[in-house]
Amino acid sequence: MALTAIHTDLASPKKCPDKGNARGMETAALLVVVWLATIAAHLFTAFGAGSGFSTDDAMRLVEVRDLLAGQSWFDLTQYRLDPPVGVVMHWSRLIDLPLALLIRAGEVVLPTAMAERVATVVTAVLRGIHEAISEYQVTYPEYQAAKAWMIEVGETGEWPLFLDVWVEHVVEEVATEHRHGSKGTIEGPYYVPGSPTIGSAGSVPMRPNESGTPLVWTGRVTSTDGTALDGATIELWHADNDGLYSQFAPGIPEWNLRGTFAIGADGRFEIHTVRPAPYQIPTDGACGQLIAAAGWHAWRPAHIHVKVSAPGHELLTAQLYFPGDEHNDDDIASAVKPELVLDPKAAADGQTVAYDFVLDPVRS
Ligand code: MBD
Ligand code: FE
Repeated sequence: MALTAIHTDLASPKKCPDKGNARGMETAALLVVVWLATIAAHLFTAFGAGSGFSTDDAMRLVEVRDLLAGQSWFDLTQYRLDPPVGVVMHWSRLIDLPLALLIRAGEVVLPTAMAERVATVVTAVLRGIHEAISEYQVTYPEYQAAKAWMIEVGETGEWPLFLDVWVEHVVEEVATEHRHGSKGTIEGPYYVPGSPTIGSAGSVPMRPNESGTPLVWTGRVTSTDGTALDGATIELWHADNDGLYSQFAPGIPEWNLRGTFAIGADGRFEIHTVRPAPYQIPTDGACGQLIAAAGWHAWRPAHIHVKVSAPGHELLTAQLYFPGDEHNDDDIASAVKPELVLDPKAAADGQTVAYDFVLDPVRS
């Protein structure tokens, strides 16, 4: 985007009325882009080769930030060292220049802090890949196979599946570390917003002959201080008794086993549905190839997805599991937590279960 911005700006008809001139400017822009890309490549190599972001790298960044904040090009004093006089650095300004330009170029689309964060995180991700390659002596055929596989993931639309199965659980862990209320877990790839609204008690949409054990789930939504959350909603979605999700498997009514429960002043809800079956992630695509090649299995334990929200509270995304499922301990998506396992009881027609949600107030 930054590159497009530079390009469009230099080549815009307003500034370059004749075509020959425009071509000259395009070449100039291209040269700048190539130059910056070369510097970036050198930086990645430098950062990747050693032990990552060193104290000298940090010092250099401080220097570049001061330069960008207006400190003179000729003033090599680092005022943050030994204040108030500072220490005169022996480092050349010439190294600061490309760094400063890169940061400024990034700012065309991103504020400084975000540009630095992108560079830092992407560098760490690449370092992880580089380290794995060195540690396990990854060969060219293996590299080419990995590349072909990633292209396949994209072409078959399996990035959401891949990321949600193998990456999302850590993002979720980091995002909810601070919470005191109910445990959550990953959302996965099959949530669809806007499911039909049901009151605080009722059945999710299902086929007249929907197979599976009927389940009646009662509970309450409260805040961490115990007060009932008037106006809370529970969006619920899950697979059917064959492990299939509506809108992702053919031949199932659009909103089958998907609904939004709207909760009143007492915070209580009563959800009627059927127990879902264990779920096997698609084995016929790129993710399936990976699973087969690695000798893993494709199973997730049976689960019910929910998103619980209430005014002034953090959204809780969770999944509820059933005791005794053989995949509770080896979920391919690493999303099971002991707090999320239900305790259903036998009833006249199917099962009943009690499970409450406690939401964290939004942090101020
Ligand atoms: C699912 O149903 C799911 O919940 C996750 C996380 C990944 C794949 C399929
Ligand atoms: Fe799921």
